[in-house]
Amino acid sequence: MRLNSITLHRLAMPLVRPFETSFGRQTQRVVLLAQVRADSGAVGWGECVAGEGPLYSSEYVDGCEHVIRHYLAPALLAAPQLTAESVAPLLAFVVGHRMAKAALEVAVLDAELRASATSFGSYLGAVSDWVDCGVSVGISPDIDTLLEEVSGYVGEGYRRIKLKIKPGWDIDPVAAVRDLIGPDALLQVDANTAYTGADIAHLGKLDAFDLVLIEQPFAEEDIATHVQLAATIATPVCLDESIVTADVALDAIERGATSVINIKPGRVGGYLEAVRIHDLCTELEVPVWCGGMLETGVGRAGNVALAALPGFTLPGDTSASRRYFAEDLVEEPFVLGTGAHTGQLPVPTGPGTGVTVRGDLVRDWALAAPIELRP
Ligand code: OSB
Ligand code: MG
Repeated sequence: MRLNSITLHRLAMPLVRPFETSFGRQTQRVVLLAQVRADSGAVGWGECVAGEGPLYSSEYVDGCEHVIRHYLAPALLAAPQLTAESVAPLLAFVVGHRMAKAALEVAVLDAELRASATSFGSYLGAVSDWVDCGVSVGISPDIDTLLEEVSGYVGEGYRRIKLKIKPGWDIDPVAAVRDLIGPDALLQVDANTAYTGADIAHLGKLDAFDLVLIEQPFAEEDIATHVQLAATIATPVCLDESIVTADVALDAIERGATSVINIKPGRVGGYLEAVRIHDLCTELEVPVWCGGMLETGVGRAGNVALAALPGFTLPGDTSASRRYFAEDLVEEPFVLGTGAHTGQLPVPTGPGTGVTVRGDLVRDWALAAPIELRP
């Protein structure tokens, strides 16, 4: 295909409750969406997972918008023949900016798959119709509030609980939640880089709670301290922020820094690199799970399809739309199944991502006029 236009939409979506992590607290999701139009008339949508500020990673909405406008979009709009597989090579001249690149790659892939009536799941290699869902639980004002929130999610059927932790909010909340959900329930923690090597002995106390894993306690660039921790504690160490390419994933695994990997397509530059990490981990028998970035239904749809690949043996942060949004941006909000499918989401089967963006909400929630980029 050739692209006729790339349109950027910036929206603000209210969250059903504030979401707090070791790097900040948010009450709304500011989201950048890329809409591509091909010469064939096919339209595709991509969600950029960058946050409003550069707090989880160096990328953020203003930066993504800028790099797309001035560097990435012009390169794609100039391409005489474009496929989803050619997006990353065409954009490789720009260093980093993987979330911005991923938003464009997924939009092109969506347009391409819609044109050939193929679903994301079948293109990526999904082997199941339903995926196991976990939920990421933010830092609470106090333990009673946390237990109330966790009880709600357990009642909804989630198959795994992930608690956000930080220094001063770790051992006690984890102990209280383990007590609440019982010894067999899957429980894990995510520190979003809030600790240092000086905390290794303290983090060892988490071994008492039989956690599935501890996610990214140290800085993104600090593989060495993760190696040290992994050699000291029984709880498996899982990297999130550090894993930006398949090569980094291989290096971190070989060095013993991580024995489980959180795959986020946006963080690694798109679904194609995400599949490469999945394939590599499957070969090395390293379990993977699909992370989340408070995606709207647009991004959630692709993640649910990815999580249906065979190596995704742990429940992902693929929660239902209502965990974050009273109203989702798509006509097919994600709703947890019932009966045998309690705690699971169905993998979309329609063409492309299989979801339909609600134009009314894109207009109602717009923070700025759309930006239309042409060749
Ligand atoms: O570290 O996984 C993370 C949200 C924003 C930024 C980073 C992370 C998260 C989450 C929530 O944990 C995942 C989700 O439910 O989408
Ligand atoms: Mg994480």
